[in-house]
Amino acid sequence: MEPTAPSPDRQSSGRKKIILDCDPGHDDAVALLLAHGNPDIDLLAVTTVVGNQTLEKVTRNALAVGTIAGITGVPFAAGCGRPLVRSIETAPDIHGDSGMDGPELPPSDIDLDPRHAVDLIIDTVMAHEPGTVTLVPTAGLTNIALAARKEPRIVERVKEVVLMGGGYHVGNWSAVAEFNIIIDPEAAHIVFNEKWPVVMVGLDLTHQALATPDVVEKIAAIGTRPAKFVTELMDFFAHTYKDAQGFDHPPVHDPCAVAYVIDPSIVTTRKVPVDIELQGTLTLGMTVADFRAPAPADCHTSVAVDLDHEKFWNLVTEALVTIGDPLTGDARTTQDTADVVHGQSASLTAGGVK
Ligand SMILES: [Ca+2]
Repeated sequence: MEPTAPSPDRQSSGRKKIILDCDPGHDDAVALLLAHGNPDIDLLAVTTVVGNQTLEKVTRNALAVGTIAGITGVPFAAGCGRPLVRSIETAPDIHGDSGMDGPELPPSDIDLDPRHAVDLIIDTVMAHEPGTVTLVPTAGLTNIALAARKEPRIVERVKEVVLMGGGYHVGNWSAVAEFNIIIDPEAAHIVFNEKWPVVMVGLDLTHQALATPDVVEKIAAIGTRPAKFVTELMDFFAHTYKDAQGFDHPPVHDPCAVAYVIDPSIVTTRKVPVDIELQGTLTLGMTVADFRAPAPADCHTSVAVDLDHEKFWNLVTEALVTIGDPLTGDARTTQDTADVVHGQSASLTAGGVK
């Protein structure tokens, strides 16, 4: 694509290196925009996996988001097209037939990396210093589980796995299981039982990340194409979440995991053993968290508990302002970011944003 807009600074040191493994997906799209637009994140790779829709559809969607966001120099790779054991289960009731219904998607001229996502994940982790790369899965865990099996050395090398999935009170695909876990529970079992640090950003947390009208208004006021794209995503998401699950405002799950990586103070966590139910007839895919006693010293799993709603949405808004309008070469300044975040978007409009 034409690199017409300056990307967020990718040179500064100390930024948090992440691989985003996703299935866009309305909330995956917001997660990708947040990762790209936040100056503290070094987005090393974007990988896709079957989930909200087929692999072909979610990969197309990821590339479209990459184009809208003006992402260049970041490899995108497609991964597993079905779960390890189970049949494919998608979520058209929530995400539509395309997996990202609502906005019109532009054709993308980002070339897919020729590697399988599992190999891109392994190559990327092994190419960086141990303890520096965070995996951020926001989909079923098929790719991550296979990467751990194919190259077990990544388990010690990865800094942590910060995943959107599961929950310790409620499910959304069954009474007790969340979609990303139940679509490939065997993969989840692998990921939760490897001894890398796992932070489960589950429904208990993400149901606090509601796209309320004031949030959507603030994003709309940015006035850029990526911001309009997000408001169109949220509009569709609001209707399906109302119809399918009775929510007044849609929970925007996936960027919560990215936000935790950016600023852990936005998401409080609690260390607790978590395992995946693989046998239950009613509880398949449940993320069973054992709160009975203080976590043992070797506990490597924690669960997200409380979200700072305002700080979270400010991060998303700031990222969108930073991204600007890549397809028209427009970019915002730090002052613009401050104006939008603090509700003075009129000055931004006056500054000539279309
Ligand atoms: Ca997702």
